[in-house]
Amino acid sequence: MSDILTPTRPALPVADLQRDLCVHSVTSHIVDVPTVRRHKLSSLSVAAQSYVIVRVRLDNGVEGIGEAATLGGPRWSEECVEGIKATIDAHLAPALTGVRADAFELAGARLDAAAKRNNAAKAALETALFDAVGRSLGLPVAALLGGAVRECIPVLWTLASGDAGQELEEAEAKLAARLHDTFKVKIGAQSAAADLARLGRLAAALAGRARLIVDANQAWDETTANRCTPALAALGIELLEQPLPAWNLAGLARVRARSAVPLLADESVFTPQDMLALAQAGAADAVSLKLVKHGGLLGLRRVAAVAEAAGVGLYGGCLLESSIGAAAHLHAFAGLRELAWGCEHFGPQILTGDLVTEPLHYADGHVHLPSGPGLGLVLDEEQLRRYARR
Ligand code: MUC
Ligand code: MG
Repeated sequence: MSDILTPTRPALPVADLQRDLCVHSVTSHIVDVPTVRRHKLSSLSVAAQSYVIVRVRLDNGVEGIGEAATLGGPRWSEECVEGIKATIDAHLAPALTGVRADAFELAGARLDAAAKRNNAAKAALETALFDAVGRSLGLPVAALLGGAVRECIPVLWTLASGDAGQELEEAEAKLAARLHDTFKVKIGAQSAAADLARLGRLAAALAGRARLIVDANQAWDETTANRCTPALAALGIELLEQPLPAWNLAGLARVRARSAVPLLADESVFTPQDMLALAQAGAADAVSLKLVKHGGLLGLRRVAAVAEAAGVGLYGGCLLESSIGAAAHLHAFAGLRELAWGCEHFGPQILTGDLVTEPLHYADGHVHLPSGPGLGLVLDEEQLRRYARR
């Protein structure tokens, strides 16, 4: 902890305090962490997760960490780790150097002036600022964001091998270990008929023991969605995520008007303005919140505020983050008064190794907010070296 809050020592003059919390340097590292099995979405499939890990060092010597997650290169969104690292090193890091780390909004404005969008890159840097300031002041990131209203969050597991037999085995193991009792099934990689047959098998085997939601990752058109929603409802599917392309808000609104299954928007909402447009179109019942989309913790909270104002429910989304990125999300989610749909931060559990000394704690269908200052994590230098791209 920095001297500034140690009560037994004299307070530092304001000028020293300001110098103390200024950003001294920023470094970034690409890592590739294999997953325990192949993870298939409608338009991509991964056997390893690639992240950019950033380290922000302050003048007081404290270091904060953050993570930019991607999924399948620049295919889930436009950012990939190679581009994220290049943009951070050439444009975003210089914009932060010398800025007071606790001037979060000012830092965000500097980042926005230095580069358009690049939301995952900005989210990683802002997370590291929050971590560094929290460590300096002895406060968790959640406290810096307004304080936690919950210490743990319901967390689901995603079934995404595409093979119903493997998926049932995986779901049974998660249920038996009491780790998860809700599953998100990735659909859209095969025909709608094949997906409905696969879902039928899963729903029948897990009936009364697990809840199911589905994510089509923009794979369907409006006609397919309208044809499939009655079948999804009959199978007891509780939520349908992003059935149509991100741009098609009017189509989503029409599907929603006919569907007994509520709709969750994901790729349709990056900015607060996207959220406003979604709400005005009546295009979803809930929205998936992700740092990579909203450009950071403050951006996530801004999108959440627009959703709350419009009566749209909140869901804690992920992009298969490691414990670093997942913890950042948990600190932001912990302060939301309502998080009606829980979260999906199972990412650390699908990796063959984590990047911190003590990974997040999962039990009884919940993931726990790490305690301690900042993110509440310690970077595992050996693991960082092990997974670093050469
Ligand atoms: C998404 O579209 O929700 C996160 C977990 C998962 O299985 O898919 C991703 C992204
Ligand atoms: Mg999704």
